[in-house]
This record gives sequence, C-alpha cells and structure tokens, in this order.
Amino acid sequence: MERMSVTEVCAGIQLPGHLHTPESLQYAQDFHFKEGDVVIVTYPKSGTTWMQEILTLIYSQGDTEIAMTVPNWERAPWLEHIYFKDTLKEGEGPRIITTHLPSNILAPALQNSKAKVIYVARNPKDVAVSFYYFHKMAKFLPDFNTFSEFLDVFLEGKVHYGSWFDHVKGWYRQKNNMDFFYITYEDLQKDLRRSIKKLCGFLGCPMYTEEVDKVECHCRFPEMSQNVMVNYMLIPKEIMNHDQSKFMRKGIVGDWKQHMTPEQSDAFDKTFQEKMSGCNLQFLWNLD
Ligand code: PPS
Repeated sequence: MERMSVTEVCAGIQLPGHLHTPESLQYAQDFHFKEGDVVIVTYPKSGTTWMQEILTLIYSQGDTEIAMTVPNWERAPWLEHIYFKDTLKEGEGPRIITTHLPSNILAPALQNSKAKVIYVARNPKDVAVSFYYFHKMAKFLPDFNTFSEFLDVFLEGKVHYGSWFDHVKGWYRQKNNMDFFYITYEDLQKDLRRSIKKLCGFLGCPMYTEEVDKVECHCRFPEMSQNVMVNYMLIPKEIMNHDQSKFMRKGIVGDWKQHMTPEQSDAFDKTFQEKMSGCNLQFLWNLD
C-alpha cells in the first residue's frame, strides 16, 4: 500500500511501484526459464486475463475447479511483480508465467530457453480506451482528467508500461527467435473455439470435443466477468475501485468508436502508420 505513489523506471519505461521494485525487475531479467514453461506476453489491456483463463482451462482439460478457486495472479503470476518469487508454484503441470515487459528487457532470457511464448495483441484503439478506464479504477496508476489527455500520452508512448507500438513490434520481431505463438484479442472474439484449438496445437495438449466445449463456455465474457478469481473484485477498493470502472468492463471489439472523435481517430491512424511502417501486422478495428 505504501508504494502506491512510487513509480519505478526500467529501461526508460515507467512501472507502478505498487507492483514492481528494482529487485523484482532484476529478478525477472535474470529469471531462468525451464523447458515446459508457458509465458503469456502482453501489453496491458490486450487480453491477458482472458489468456490466463484459457490456458488454465486447457491444462485442466476443461475442469473449472482451479479457475474458480485460485486467483489468476497465483496460477499465472506476473514475472516482474514483487510477489512472483513466492507465488510461482512447482507443480506437476507446466508453469504459466505472465509478463507485460517489453522485448528489449525480456527477450534475451527467452531466446536462450525452451519456454513457449504466447503473445496476445489487441487493436490499439481499444487498448487505449480500456487502459484509460483502468487508470480510473487502478489507484496505482496516474490519474488523467480526460480521455483526450490520456490519448496524447498513449500515442507518445509515455504511459506506464511504455509504447504500445514498441511492445508489439519488438515482440513480433522475436517470432523466429523463440517458440512463439501470436494471437489477437480479436481472433479470440471472432472464433474462440478455433483459437482454443490452435492453442492446444501449439501447446501439444490435445483435447476431446466435450473438453473444448467446457473451456469455450467458461471463457466467454459473461461467465468470466462473474468469476471473482479473475474479475479483481477480491482486491481492496483502495487499490482497485470498481465503482469507477469495472476491470471486466465491456469485453467488446470496437468500443473506440464510442470514445474517439473523427479527429482523434485520424491522428491515431497517422501515428499508427508512422510507427508501424515496415511491420506487416494487421489489426481488426471492428468485427462488422
Ligand atoms: S491487464 O490489466 O493487462 O491484465 O488487462 P487485460 O486482461 O489484458 O485486459 C482487460 C480487457 O480484457 C477484457 N476481457 C475480455 N473480453 C472478452 N472476453 C473475455 N472473456 C474477457 N476477459 C477479459 C476486459 O473486459 C478488458 O477489456 P475492456 O475493453 O476494458 O472491457
């Protein structure tokens, strides 16, 4: 609680001191990944929690017991967080590890490992909207008065966790340097079942049809938003205030259209073209 107003800086990127210390960040960079580790890599608000839940369910063959009784930050802890060292469990199954760290900080450790890396990306306009609301509810992040103010800082890449553009480009460039699986939030939305099956293929974890049914059913937004093990309702209000915005807010594609003016959207497109030039990644900006 007392580190709530502290900001850590790592390789030029600001991170909330509530969750990070110089020691925890060093521990992350020195971490020794083992064969069998599965690492979820995301820029914030891109589908992290969704992927944590899907992987939990895949590894439990669709049994919801763990998903309904253990918080996501315990079953798939963030590598760079203060509590990581004491949380990571050496169990029978693979270790699921989550990270928001950019590739310039973390890729070297993964390049020399046999860990499997799952990168989840999301249309950055929706990321910006979701992140703005997260700043309202998460008391360990700076407060922005307006969406417009937030958007300027987001496009400059000066928000906590750094530039979305650098994060996505940086990690995508690593795709041939490690056992890498790239998927988007929009892929999950468009065809959750197909995405689950593709993930099963990547993880070498075959499932029966009825098991896939269970994963699919449990990981839909209406079900997940009610699960206190992933909706962050267990966190005290002084740290995450759900009266200001829910963590499981809307769970849709294209909410940016309700938030950006045509001018803001054009400015976003311009920055996107500039920063993503030479990167052949395509994003779905809506599902219609
Ligand atoms: S964090 O803080 O980085 O861990 O956040 P993250 O989990 O990456 O992103 C939160 C957004 O993901 C949405 N979400 C979902 N959408 C659809 N279906 C499911 N099952 C699902 N689970 C989480 C969540 O609602 C946040 O998006 P917004 O747009 O704010 O609703």
